[in-house]
Amino acid sequence: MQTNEQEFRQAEQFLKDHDDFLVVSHVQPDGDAVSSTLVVGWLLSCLGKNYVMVNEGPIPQRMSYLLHSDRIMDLSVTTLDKSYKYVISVDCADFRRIGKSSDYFAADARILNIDHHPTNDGFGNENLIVPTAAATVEILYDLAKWLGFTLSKDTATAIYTGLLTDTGGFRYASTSPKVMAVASELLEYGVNGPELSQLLLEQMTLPQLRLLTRALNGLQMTDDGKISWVIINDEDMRKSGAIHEDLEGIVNYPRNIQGVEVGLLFKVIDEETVKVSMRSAGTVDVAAVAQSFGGGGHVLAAGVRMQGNVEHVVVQIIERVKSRL
Ligand SMILES: [Mn+2]
Repeated sequence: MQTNEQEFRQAEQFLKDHDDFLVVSHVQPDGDAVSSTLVVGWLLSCLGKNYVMVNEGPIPQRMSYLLHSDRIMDLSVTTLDKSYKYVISVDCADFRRIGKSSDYFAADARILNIDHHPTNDGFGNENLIVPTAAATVEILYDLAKWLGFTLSKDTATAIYTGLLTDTGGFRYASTSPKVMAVASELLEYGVNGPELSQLLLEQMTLPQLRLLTRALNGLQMTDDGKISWVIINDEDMRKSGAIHEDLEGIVNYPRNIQGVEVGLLFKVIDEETVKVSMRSAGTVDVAAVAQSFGGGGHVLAAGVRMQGNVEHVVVQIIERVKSRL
């Protein structure tokens, strides 16, 4: 079944040998992060284990249909009353991505790191890392099978959600024959594919559309037309009434312009911090670019948090991307 049987066996042992787990994913969780958290919760329930699910950042509103998504605690607005010895991290390429949730790891915490990012640095005590997986939920699907569990419809919906969002609607190169086979099986469980596509990929809120309009009005390009970018600052967010999750997908617009090799989104967090999202049309490995600044991701989709004002950050990133064209 898997070439990495050893890692699956160790993950199984980790889940079975311990109890009272903290399940964490990355800051500002996306569809795969939220779904993976819930699937791990479901696996632990099947094993009769106790656990708490946390995150730094809210669950995207459009994902509130996911069963028990309301049980994932947002540690940017709430706190836990104790630390946890056994931690399961999902969809985090490195320890920093865990954010505030790591404040609740015991000093002698043991971490099971489950992820699909090729840049994952293996920060766990146990690591179940499958870079060929399209989403972390794909690994968790395999883990559920490995453990011999039959999926519930709600768990199938969560796995489908992670696959759908991380493959951009089954379009990215990561959409392997296996992904389609898994998706096909999930539909057999009664997952409503078209409804999820509509909700997660097509539907926009009015603030989201306003934000996109503002971003595209300021679209810029290098003279050779190979790099294109947009900048979003606080004023853009405020005037459009947008929230963080409304940023999702905007970076694809500059990347989708014919002839553009790399599309960038610069989100000003504060005077000193800029979050950079990168998308490649294929030639440039943006994970390597992000990694060279301390970030990470996938070959065609990556990101990094940078220190400095936005003008400075834009110059730095563009220079680095140019050197790889
Ligand atoms: Mn993912």
